[in-house]
Amino acid sequence: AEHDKKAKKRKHEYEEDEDEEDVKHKKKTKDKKVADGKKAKKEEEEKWKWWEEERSTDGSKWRFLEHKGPVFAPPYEPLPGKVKFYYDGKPMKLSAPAEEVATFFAKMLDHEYTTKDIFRKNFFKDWRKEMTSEEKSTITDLNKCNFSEMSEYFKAQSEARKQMSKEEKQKIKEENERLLQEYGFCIMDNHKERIGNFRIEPPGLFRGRGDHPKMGMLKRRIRPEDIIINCSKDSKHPKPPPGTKWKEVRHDNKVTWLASWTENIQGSIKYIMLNPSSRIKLALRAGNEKEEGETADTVGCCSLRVEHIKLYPKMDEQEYVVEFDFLGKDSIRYYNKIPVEKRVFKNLQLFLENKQPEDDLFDRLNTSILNKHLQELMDGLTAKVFRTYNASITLQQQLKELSCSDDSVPAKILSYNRANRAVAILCNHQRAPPKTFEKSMQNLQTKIDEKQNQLSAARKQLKAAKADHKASHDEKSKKAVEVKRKAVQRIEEQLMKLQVQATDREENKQIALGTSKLNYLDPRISVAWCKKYGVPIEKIYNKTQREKFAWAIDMAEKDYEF
Ligand SMILES: *[C@@H]1O[C@H](CO)[C@@H](O)[C@H](O)[C@H]1NC(C)=O
Ligand SMILES: *[C@@H]1O[C@H](CO)[C@@H](O)[C@H](O)[C@H]1NC(C)=O
Ligand SMILES: *[C@@H]1O[C@H](CO)[C@@H](O)[C@H](O)[C@H]1NC(C)=O
Ligand SMILES: *[C@@H]1O[C@H](CO)[C@@H](O)[C@H](O)[C@H]1NC(C)=O
Ligand SMILES: CC(=O)N[C@H]1CO[C@H](CO)[C@@H](O)[C@@H]1O
Repeated sequence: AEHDKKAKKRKHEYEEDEDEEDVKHKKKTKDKKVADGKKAKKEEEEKWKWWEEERSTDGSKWRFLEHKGPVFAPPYEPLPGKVKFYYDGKPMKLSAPAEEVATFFAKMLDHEYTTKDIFRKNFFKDWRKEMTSEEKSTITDLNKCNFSEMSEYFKAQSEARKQMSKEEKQKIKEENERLLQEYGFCIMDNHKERIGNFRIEPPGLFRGRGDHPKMGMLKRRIRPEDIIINCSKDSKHPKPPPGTKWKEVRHDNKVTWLASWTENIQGSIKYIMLNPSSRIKLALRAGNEKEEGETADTVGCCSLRVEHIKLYPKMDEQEYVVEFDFLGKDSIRYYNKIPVEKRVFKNLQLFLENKQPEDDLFDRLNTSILNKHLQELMDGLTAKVFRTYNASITLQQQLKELSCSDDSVPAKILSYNRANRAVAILCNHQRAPPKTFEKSMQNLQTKIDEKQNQLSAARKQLKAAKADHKASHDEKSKKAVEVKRKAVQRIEEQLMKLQVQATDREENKQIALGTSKLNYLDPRISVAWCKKYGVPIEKIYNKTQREKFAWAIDMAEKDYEF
């Protein structure tokens, strides 16, 4: 009750705030900051329930934003003199920039990547750019480079890290905690908010998925001069590290980024943003059709080309059918044959006329036009909402069909995951079976076998105890039977749990559940299901997901209907 009262009081404050001058707002924020030290702990327990507040209508995402900027990767530490690089059999001292890039390669030496031609070619080209002219004229052939001492050195270091004493580990933990406290939070309007990724990735060699043509290229070190800062004018602007400058400082409250830079491999823009649990990430859910940095030849419904569909005219009793075959998001192939109405079929025929395979199928359509049209049909409707709707309604239906309140919790979870899989299949969220799949299935099977042996042993013991009790008929032997019976029961439950887990894992082999769970399914459906069937929410959502969906966990009742 105390908590509720406070929440109400806070809510009341914000409503007042809406109508007030910036000046007062600023003062409040300042006061708030002074009190922050003391209140930080409390603040965490008492999370801001932003979903209980009104949203601004002018498109602005915040009124006040203050943060400390990103944490940069630590500077390069040159190798100790005893660790040598050899060229053509002779030791050679490299300049610091060339040595740093060489260490990236050395660290990956045991990896298959470094044997691949594209990787080696890209690496060597970029490495040479970091060399002095003298180094460049000497080092002309990657095959003559010997990185093995460097590689051994890094292996020894990583071994040493594993052997660290408790005190040393504690020290590192404390330093990380200090960085988190200093850089990991920003102040947005009146709230202290967690920042998602405030550390900038260290430089290294690019790998990419699959046989990426850019693998092996040097992912450059990001410097303050690369960073654009976004914060409010009236905030304490983040300070760049001594002796450096930011690229730019902007004040734009129509965007939610705190900082951004352009990475050199794909030329994509990287952002520092808030943690998924914060209000902004959620408010932005719908709409963005193009994924940042996606350069592969993938298409969506508006960018389908003539070559991506085939039409099968109606024959006899059959229906009109359209065959789709294209690469969708994340380069996942979408292949499906879908029966359509005559009118749709005839229109598609018209759209195909006089076109080349590489021409746009819907040449007069783009996502903005489509979404504009959808919005005329229903406020807030976009293509993504469509997908979300279809995914969510499917989950709800499947859960209704599959769940049974008499099931054990593991069996209920299996049903949940099956419902989730039905959605993932609908959304075409496939994956290659994980590399570790067979191994982990084997391990699980070993556990199951062991459990089964345990169970037969326990059953034998129970039988013996029963015989003993039959003979002696005393209290002691009766108790022994009870104990053995309980043991059998416990082992049976454990065995069942393992078997369910194995089924679940097998069925999930080629399906990725995360994407739909995180992006397409209304979390209230899952929360309501957990409440209705008495399944702890932790079994469905991990910590990150629970933070992101805190609003739903708080709001959805067990009889919630999507
Ligand atoms: C690389 O150098 C190490 C000594 O640091 C040596 O043992 C090894 O044989 C060399 N490898 C090649 C391929 O020359
Ligand atoms: C979509 O098409 C309309 C009209 O042709 C055009 O004004 C708009 O800029 C286009 N939008 C995009 C994102 O290409
Ligand atoms: C969701 O999409 C599938 C396949 O496109 C379709 O068969 C199904 O009817 C849709 N469900 C709803 C409720 O819209
Ligand atoms: C939770 O699951 C997501 C995938 O949806 C994963 O990326 C994340 O690392 C997980 N978080 C934790 C704390 O396990
Ligand atoms: C700099 C940054 O991270 N974010 C944004 C700040 O505002 C501009 C618009 O003026 C955006 O383009 C940036 O992405």
